[in-house]
Amino acid sequence: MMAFAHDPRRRQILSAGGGLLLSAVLLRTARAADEVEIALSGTANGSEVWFRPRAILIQPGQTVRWVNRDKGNVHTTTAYHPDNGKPLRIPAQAKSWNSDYLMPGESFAMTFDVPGVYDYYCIPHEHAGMVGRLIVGTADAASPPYADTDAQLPPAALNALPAIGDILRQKAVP
Ligand SMILES: [Cu+2]
Repeated sequence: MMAFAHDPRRRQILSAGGGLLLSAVLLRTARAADEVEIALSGTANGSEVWFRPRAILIQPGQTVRWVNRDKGNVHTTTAYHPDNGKPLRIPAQAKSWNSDYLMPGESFAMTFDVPGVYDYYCIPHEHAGMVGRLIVGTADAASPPYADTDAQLPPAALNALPAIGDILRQKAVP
């Protein structure tokens, strides 16, 4: 850099390029902050399946993109909601969702505005414990949400939902 300092024209070009690069980096950082990725994946033979991270804390207005990173298995991201034939385990004012079957490499995105706790599952793998939990904004760590419908979940699914306190502390639970 210092070797070019005596050449004003060259210095100008370098500085303009640097500015563009910086803008691109800032833009990418802003987008990344708004959108969070959750991978749908599992072992090659399908014996274990998961959402990674299994639970995250996001802020209202942020978007979650679920991406099927599995090479040989289909998955869904589906809200625990009466629209999907399940008990309500998302905030009452929030919109339900169901990605339907995502082929390897496909993704599904949702933006979350209503604060609270959201529980969701993968249709073919709920009984294998493939479930996830989002906290939007904040939640009460002292009282487990949706305890009144716990008995309607398969035991493996219920056991795989991280505690509110752990999510608030860790921000993301792998
Ligand atoms: Cu699945």
